[in-house]
Amino acid sequence: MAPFTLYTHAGPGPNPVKVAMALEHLGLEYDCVPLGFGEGKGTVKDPEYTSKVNPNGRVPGLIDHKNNDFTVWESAAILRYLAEKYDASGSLAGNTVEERADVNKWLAWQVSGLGPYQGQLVWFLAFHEGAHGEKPNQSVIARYQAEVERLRAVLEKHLASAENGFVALGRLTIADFAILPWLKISVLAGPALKPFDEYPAINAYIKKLEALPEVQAAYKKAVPPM
Ligand SMILES: N[C@@H](CCC(=O)N[C@@H](CS)C(=O)NCC(=O)O)C(=O)O
Repeated sequence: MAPFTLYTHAGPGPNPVKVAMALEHLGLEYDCVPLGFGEGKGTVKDPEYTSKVNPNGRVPGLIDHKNNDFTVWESAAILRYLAEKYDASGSLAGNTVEERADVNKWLAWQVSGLGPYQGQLVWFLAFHEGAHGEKPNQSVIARYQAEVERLRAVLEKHLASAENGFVALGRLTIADFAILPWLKISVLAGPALKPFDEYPAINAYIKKLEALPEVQAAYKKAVPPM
């Protein structure tokens, strides 16, 4: 058994792969356990999983077998845990209070902004009708669309002058690991969102991060091909 167990999504969910990137970057061995959505055995709502790993019934969840099976969930909390415990250089999460604040603000921007708004947009575009038997309200779609484009514009402006093209500290941090999967998975919104050609700095950012070996290894191991 590897020293870490990472609970991932059996589909393309963008949150578990963030953690896989950090584990790969830090050279930490891990086993992936893919869970389905919905309810029942082998899903994120399986009582086996919610009672032992994540009571919130979502992935990722992480067990650190090297630390008495310490368990942590919520991707941002897991990223911080791994960086604080296993990155002695402080490179991934920041070395000073100010550096950490800089990383954390972009981490929070992703988990509280880009992720939820884009996630809801895709839900209403692709899954609402199947679940409720009625077309989604267009004003709901318009609201989420506008908010995602607003957030992308904020990121574009920031990246256009960001040092070395990273979102914080002029170097690779856990904030980049959090943001990239949400940019990549936005293909699920199809033409409802602008193509990245219209956001040149974000486009360059995606390409730069996708070229990193830890990113490629994480996708290969933790995300089934779409
Ligand atoms: N804020 C959470 C979000 C976790 C989340 O929503 N994960 C998705 C997969 S990417 C999930 O488990 N969805 C299951 C469901 O909606 O039932 C995090 O960042 O870890």
